Amino acid sequence: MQRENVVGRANVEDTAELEAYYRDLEKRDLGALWNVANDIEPWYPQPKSVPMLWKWRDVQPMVRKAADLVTAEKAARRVVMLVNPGRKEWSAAAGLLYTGVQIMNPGEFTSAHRHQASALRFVMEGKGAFTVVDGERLTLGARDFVLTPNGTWHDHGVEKDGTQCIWQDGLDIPLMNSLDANFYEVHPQTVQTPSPLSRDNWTRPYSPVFLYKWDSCFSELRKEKIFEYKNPLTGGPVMPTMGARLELVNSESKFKRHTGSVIYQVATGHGWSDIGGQRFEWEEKDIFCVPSWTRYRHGAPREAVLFSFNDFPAMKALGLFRESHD
Ligand code: GTQ
Repeated sequence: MQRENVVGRANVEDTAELEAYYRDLEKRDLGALWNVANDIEPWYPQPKSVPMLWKWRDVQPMVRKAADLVTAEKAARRVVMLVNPGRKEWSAAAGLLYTGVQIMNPGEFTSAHRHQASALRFVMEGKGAFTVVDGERLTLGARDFVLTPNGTWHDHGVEKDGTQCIWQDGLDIPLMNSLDANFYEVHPQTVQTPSPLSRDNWTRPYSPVFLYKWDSCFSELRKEKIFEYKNPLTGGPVMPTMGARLELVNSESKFKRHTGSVIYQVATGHGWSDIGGQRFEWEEKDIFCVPSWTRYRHGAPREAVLFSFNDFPAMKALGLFRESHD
């Protein structure tokens, strides 16, 4: 640990006597706080996650290969994860967020399950994809956004007369595991029997709308430059832990930073982001991340649309959200 010569910060020199004492502490599963204090109480967030850009041209062939190598049934979820080199042990793409790219062939389906982690999907390509969320069957097209909030039963598949479908999954798996609050259950039926879900007296803590079609979201986006996917009953985020939005980029934005991580997928166009002092050039279907408290801005020569999801609702619920434009 870095010693710091500042009032209120740990600044203890090692001596032979202290080193012997530290060994004695360790034998008893004890430790001296002043040896780690400056690390575990940093002046500002020190994310282990690093800024990352996963180019679609690199990811796509690996995803297609997964479809040749393993069946959707055996894999349970045939997904290529995007792994942040600093957060491997958590299977995180950044901070508390997981993301992966799932591929399904026509006629394939995955079995129904539910978990404590909340999930969202942004469809990348293909025709005939569907998902069943708490019995409700939803048909998915390119760039549609769909929720599977925590605790909802879900299974998905592609119609026999559809095409190979690919979508991005976003989940708060690392958050659930950080909190030691994760659960998983398999549905008694392999796939759910579709039946309409009642919206009367909706008291669940997430949006009653599960499917947000691209065309209507995109036309809203054109008016405002930012389109938040919202719970229409509250005007707040779609789920208690994760939010999502579309943003239109057609010039250089101002620098900002905030607590909480963001995972982006380029919905249309091309451009660049400066993240933590590194420049990343992105184009359609590329995926990139902004770790917590990392300064960033985006730019595009012509109109580009970025889809993103974040853990801001979790940060806000805990009173931990901060942002700065310096
Ligand atoms: O479809 O519920 O990419 O449980 C990872 C874990 C997707 C899912 C993932 C999951 C799912």
